[in-house]
Amino acid sequence: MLDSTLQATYDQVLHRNPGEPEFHQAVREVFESLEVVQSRHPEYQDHSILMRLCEPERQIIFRVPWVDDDGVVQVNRGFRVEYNSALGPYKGGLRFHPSVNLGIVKFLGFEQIFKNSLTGLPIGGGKGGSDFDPHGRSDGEIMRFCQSFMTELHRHMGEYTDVPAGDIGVGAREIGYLFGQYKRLTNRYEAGVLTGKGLDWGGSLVRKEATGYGAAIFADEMLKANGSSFDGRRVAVSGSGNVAIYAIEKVRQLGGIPVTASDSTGYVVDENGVDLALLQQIKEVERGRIVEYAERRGNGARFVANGSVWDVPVDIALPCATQNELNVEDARTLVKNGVLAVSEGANMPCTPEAVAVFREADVRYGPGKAANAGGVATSALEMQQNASRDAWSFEHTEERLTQIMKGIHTTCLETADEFGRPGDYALGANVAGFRKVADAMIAFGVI
Ligand code: NDP
Ligand code: 2IT
Repeated sequence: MLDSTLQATYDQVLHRNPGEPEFHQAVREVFESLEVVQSRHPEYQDHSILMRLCEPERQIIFRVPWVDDDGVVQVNRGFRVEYNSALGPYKGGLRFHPSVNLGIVKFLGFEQIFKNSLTGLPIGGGKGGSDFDPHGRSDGEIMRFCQSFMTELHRHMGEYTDVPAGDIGVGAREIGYLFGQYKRLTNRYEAGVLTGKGLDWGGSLVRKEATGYGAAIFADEMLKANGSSFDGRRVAVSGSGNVAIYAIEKVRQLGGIPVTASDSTGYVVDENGVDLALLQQIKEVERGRIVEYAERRGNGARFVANGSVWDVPVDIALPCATQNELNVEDARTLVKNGVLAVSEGANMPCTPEAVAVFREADVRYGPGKAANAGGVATSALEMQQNASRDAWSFEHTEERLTQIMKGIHTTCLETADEFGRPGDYALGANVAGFRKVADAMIAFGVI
């Protein structure tokens, strides 16, 4: 339930943005946390901060025509939602997946505002992408698509304006093609205009690992705050992409046993602990499917087609695939199996009903905007290195990432305490992320 002023604003959001359920879900989740803030800070209401915050500063939608390997002209739709620049240039990833539409990009951009605020670094919120499906496409097709996408997007970007990066379906290969086309069109070697770059051309060590590492570090902090640890604990990780792979690596380093990985076809269970080198070979090098992991691993690893990875009994869950991948049934199963903590590597992977189950059962729940902020935080560190024409060591960069994640964890807990909801990381993340953005918006006047 929302109070009447929040409900009125939410109704306006629904009215203005029909047919965008994921966006509505993301807005509602933040609004539910903000009730406590409204009563203490009437100035936010006086300045219509929430209504302004929900309305993106700019939304760009464009045609992306390209020629496939058979010579057929294909047409996709491109998006960039420049959501909020109160704290810095718009910053957030690009997602290439057939499910991408304006509502998905807006939900991701909205989340990004608060996430980026929580990092403590000077970055605003934005998100983009396309309904292009990279699965099964040749390198040449990926390159031509990226070049066409950038041919339009480049005029909206800039290291002081809007700095995209990767997300689902966009990794180092795509960032390379996008950066190459940006450089060609602008005749500028403007390294800080994109992050997630290759290490030889302006990328940062630890960026590739940062989101997954950060989600595991955040889980570790939640466990430690409750007198527990990863040591010897079974961990379920969903997904087998960039975030999942490096979450698995960090879980191992922290003493946990990652026993699962998945993709959109099903999941694997490996009771001996996931073999990281094999997973990387199949997913990062060969761009194969997760079933191949079970086929090649032997040793008791098994593939389960279609089922839910959350059926596997574990102590800790790290959803690292996509939105709404963990529903209320999954949450009940995890609770029944004694799960201690859930840390969201993906954006909004748990449905609101699932989150309610965790809350009810007193499971530590780290929301994505806090738990997966390590990726964008390290992107901001990449921007720092680009601005100073420097390159930091792995150790130094990882130490910065670790401190940022610990700082976000502390901020969430302290803010939750301040508002009388101890242990409520979601409330802490929403309120702490929101306050900085709201205060900056008030300082700037009505713009
Ligand atoms: P990748 O493209 O590297 O991997 C995505 C993984 O999730 C794949 O295993 C993919 O399987 C699976 N997946 C994607 N969509 C679906 C779906 N609809 N149903 C089932 N499985 C699906 O992406 P990332 O690892 O980069 O991103 C994963 C999540 O983390 C996303 O929610 C993203 O927004 C979030 N995130 C990413 C950050 C980053 O730095 N990359 C930073 C912060 C959050 P398949 O190949 O079969 O589609
Ligand atoms: O959701 C996210 O935070 C990302 N995909 C990373 C964004 C970035 O700019 O590094």
